[in-house]
Amino acid sequence: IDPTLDLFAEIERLKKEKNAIILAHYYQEPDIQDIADYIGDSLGLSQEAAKTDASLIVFAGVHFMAETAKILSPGKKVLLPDVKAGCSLADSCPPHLFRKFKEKYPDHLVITYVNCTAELKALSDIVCTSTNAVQIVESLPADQKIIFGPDKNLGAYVAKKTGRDLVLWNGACMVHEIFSQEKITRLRERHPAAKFIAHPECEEVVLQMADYVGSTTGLLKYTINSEAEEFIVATESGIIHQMEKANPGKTFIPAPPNNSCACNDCPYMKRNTLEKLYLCLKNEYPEVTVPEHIIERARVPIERMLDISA
Ligand code: CIZ
Ligand code: SF4
Repeated sequence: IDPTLDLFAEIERLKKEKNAIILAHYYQEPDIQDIADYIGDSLGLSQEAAKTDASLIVFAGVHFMAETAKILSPGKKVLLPDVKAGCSLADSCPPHLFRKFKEKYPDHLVITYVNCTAELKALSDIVCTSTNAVQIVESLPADQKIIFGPDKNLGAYVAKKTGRDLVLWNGACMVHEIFSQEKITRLRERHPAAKFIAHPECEEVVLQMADYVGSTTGLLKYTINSEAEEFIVATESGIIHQMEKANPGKTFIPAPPNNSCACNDCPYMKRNTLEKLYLCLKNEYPEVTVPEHIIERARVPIERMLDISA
């Protein structure tokens, strides 16, 4: 790419020319969030993808999210700036192993967190997000046996909140498991007025300390509605860009990881760059596709979720 090229202007031009829309997840780098037509969490982004009139969707997020957009809008072309933008949580649940796991519990209903592959969704009865997981479990009869996957931390949190006994798949997100309980405790001693807020993909010991636990959208809303001036944030640090934009004057401190080499950035989310986004829009590549038979089966549990949470 010509280094003098104004990427922002070029992306705007191509977007109009191609009738394209840019959807960006809260964990994307600030430049990408600033050029996006819509910024949100994985559920909000898919809903936006389903209702847009655009014929081309550039999904600035990770692979499973682009797949969900494709499942909900199979007629649209869905692009992902970096095809290697995967997800450690989705990778922690290979569909062939999950299928075997499921066979051990034939009378159980399968609820899967949206952070999983399209193939896994096709093996599920209901999909959920961190916003509606509790509501979805509560919508089922009290004696309904349930498998919950792939995130064991979200699963344990939902089990605790609902008082239900869930069979959990042993998966986790690498970003949300790095937070140090001890370092957070020390940080809070230095910032006694700060609210500590956490995403339910964090470990239970971290969630127990939190003033508020919620999805990315929930955390953002909490910072807007709270009287507090300072927040310690235990989730991917990209969300802090929107927190700062929505709350001028308030301070946001990323929760400390357990070792100094670690950081709160998701290496998959951060594979996308403004430059790759430009190239992907220009070349209409890489494209994310999902086999027809998977689309048909994966649509059902996603639509069930949308019905329950509507
Ligand atoms: O960890 C993630 O990737 C999250 C929280 C995604 C989302 O938007 O639910
Ligand atoms: Fe996956 Fe975790 Fe990255 Fe989200 S933050 S995309 S769950 S690895």
